[in-house]
Amino acid sequence: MQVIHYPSQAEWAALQQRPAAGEARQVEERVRQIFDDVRQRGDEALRHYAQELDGAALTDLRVTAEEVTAAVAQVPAALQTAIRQAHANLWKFHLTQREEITRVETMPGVTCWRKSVPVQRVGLYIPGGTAPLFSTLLMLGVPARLAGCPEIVLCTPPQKDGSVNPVILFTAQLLGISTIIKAGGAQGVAALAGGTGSVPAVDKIFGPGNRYVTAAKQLAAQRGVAIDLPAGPSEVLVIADKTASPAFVAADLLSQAEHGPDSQVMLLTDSVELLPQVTAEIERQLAQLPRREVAALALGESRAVLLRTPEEMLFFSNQYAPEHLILAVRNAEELAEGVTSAGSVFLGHLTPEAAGDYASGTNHTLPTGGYARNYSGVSLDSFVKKITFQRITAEGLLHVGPVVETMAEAEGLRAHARAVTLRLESLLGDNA
Ligand code: HSO
Ligand code: ZN
Repeated sequence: MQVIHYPSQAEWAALQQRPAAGEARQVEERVRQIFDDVRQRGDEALRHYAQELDGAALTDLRVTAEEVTAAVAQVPAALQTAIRQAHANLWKFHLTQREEITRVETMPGVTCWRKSVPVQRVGLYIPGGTAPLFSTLLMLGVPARLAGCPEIVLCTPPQKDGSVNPVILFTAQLLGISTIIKAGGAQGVAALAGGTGSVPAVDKIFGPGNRYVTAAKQLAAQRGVAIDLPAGPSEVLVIADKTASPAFVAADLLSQAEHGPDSQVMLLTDSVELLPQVTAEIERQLAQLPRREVAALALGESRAVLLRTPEEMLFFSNQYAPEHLILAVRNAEELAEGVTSAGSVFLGHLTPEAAGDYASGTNHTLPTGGYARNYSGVSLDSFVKKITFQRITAEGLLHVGPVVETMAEAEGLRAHARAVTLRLESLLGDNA
């Protein structure tokens, strides 16, 4: 971890740089080929990539009910209980995001309202790889169900033996998701975007993934399918004062560093004493981690910065716009008031980011790479469209009609004006 003492403001921009992404063009080119192939050959292409990229020989691309039942039996009872509890907490939190319909009379007889309608067909992409994130399936599945999306398609890569990770299948069953496709990477996203014999095409694609998956989602977006967020590597920024525990702070930083070599973790502190204690703790804890090689690579791109005041730390953090922000300070509530850019905020010494990653109730699908400046994380809103409605009575038209006529004439849009005028005339005619 790079340690910087009291940088001048001119140096901040360099310190706020994210790790550079590798050569994007080759990835895009490959993803384009995969899309074309999936469009032309459908399921056949998916089988081909499962063999080539996942080493799995598949006949059936869909997970069967028997496979789900067999998988569920393999999940230890304690893990099932934990996942059920996390599910309940997520459900409770996301339920509060439901919006009631409010009808408003803007003028007498002019009534407007807005209704949330579920996105009809959604695709959830859950990566396999070194850490199959069944927690992410919960994070996407809960709001999808709460929103009432009628068709939910889960896409996840097969393991070498052609099976799907049992915990992912258990979680899918808990969520009531039964359309499960064995397809990973860009080919999975391509199938969701365009549909194949086995894979229904969807309207919106959710979920994290590697560079290929991210590029595939971007290509899908260009072709008219919506996506959740521009995804990137995980990040956390910790603001810690002298009241913070070096061990807790180090553990929090490492918990994001272990996600991937391109993850970035940042420590901001105004305590000269705390800083070396945290870096020493990181070294100590790192040595004990099974994923220490991954975490060490991430730490190579990470920084610990000594600043002068809480205000300065907050200013730095808002500019960086971290995916996760931990406020390990005495007056966390007060400092939180000043947060303007962050995906999700964790207050106080006893609130690890890991709680939000798994089980407290908030969503862990969040904007990375500085997108927290202008994007929100996934929520119930991500799974609905908000459709507006209005109804105008005769009285209403008499009120709003002349306003519209005047404005339409001024914009030179005569047909707009006429759409009102004709109705007003018919009303006056009826009265005559
Ligand atoms: N921190 C990750 C989510 C995650 N953590 C899943 C553990 N499992 C991105 O927010
Ligand atoms: Zn995490």
